[in-house]
Amino acid sequence: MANSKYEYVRAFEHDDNLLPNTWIVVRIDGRGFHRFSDRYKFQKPNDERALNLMNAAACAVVRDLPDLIIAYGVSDEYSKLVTTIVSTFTAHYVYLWPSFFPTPLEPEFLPSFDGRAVQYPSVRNLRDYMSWRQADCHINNLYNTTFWSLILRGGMSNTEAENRLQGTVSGDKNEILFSQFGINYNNEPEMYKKGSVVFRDYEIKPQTEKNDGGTSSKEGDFDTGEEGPPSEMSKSQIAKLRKMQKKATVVIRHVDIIKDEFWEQRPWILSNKPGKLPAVD
Ligand code: DGT
Ligand code: MG
Ligand code: MG
Repeated sequence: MANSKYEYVRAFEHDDNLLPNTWIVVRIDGRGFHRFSDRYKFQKPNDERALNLMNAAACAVVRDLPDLIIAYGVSDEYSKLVTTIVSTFTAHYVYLWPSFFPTPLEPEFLPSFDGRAVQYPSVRNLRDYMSWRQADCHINNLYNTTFWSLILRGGMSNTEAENRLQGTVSGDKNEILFSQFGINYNNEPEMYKKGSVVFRDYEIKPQTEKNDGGTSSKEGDFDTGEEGPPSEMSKSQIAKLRKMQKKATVVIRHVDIIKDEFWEQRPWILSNKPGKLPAVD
């Protein structure tokens, strides 16, 4: 094929390769969701429908892209490991919108998301990243719950509520919620307090000294090294893995991902060695 005079623009294309053997986190965040959430009258500070819609879109993306291992969401953002296609998320978000909201989307106010990739070389870094997002979720939710209680139930203006909360620590906010509004923060919905984590579920095996991390099921022979993300596997191992991943159910949980327990109970998340599929009931 003859080169056209325009062909030179190809030289501007760069491969933006990601480093091998790292955990790739793609953080998706709604663009201008402050305005978007006002437009569609999201309830403040947490709109259950909006958060469930984000979760449903995240589940659909994890199902669509078998390389994705885990996703964590809070507010209008979702963090995913390994390549994530922001457009897949947006497509599902738009497609699923009518299942969650009665008003149709308007062409002038369509949702869109940005995505950025960050690479973490160790499991520690990765877990610290996830912990950082969940700690942020807790801090923001406690603040927002108190802020909106002062406004919606305490009759304060935004500025008054802001001033009231200036310099308060979490104990003070808990106290305001409890003494002024009878709200025990501990009883707030887990989804609001902890965010949402989406992953493929396999059978949870109790941890024993012999069985610490990884599973030894015959289906799951994917030894990819001690730590770190999946690396070299044979073609047949990859095919096996894909089959398991396709069969596994993608679940949403609102649990602590800062403590070790979550990761210890689900060794396949960090080892990429799927455990047994849960027995069908
Ligand atoms: P950006 O990300 O720079 O394009 O700007 P925004 O406006 O998306 O800001 P961001 O991502 O920092 O904050 C998320 C916004 O989304 C924040 O204004 C609150 C809103 N939002 C997220 N989830 C909910 C919800 O469940 N209910 C309500 N009312 N608002 C929500
Ligand atoms: Mg945003
Ligand atoms: Mg955000």
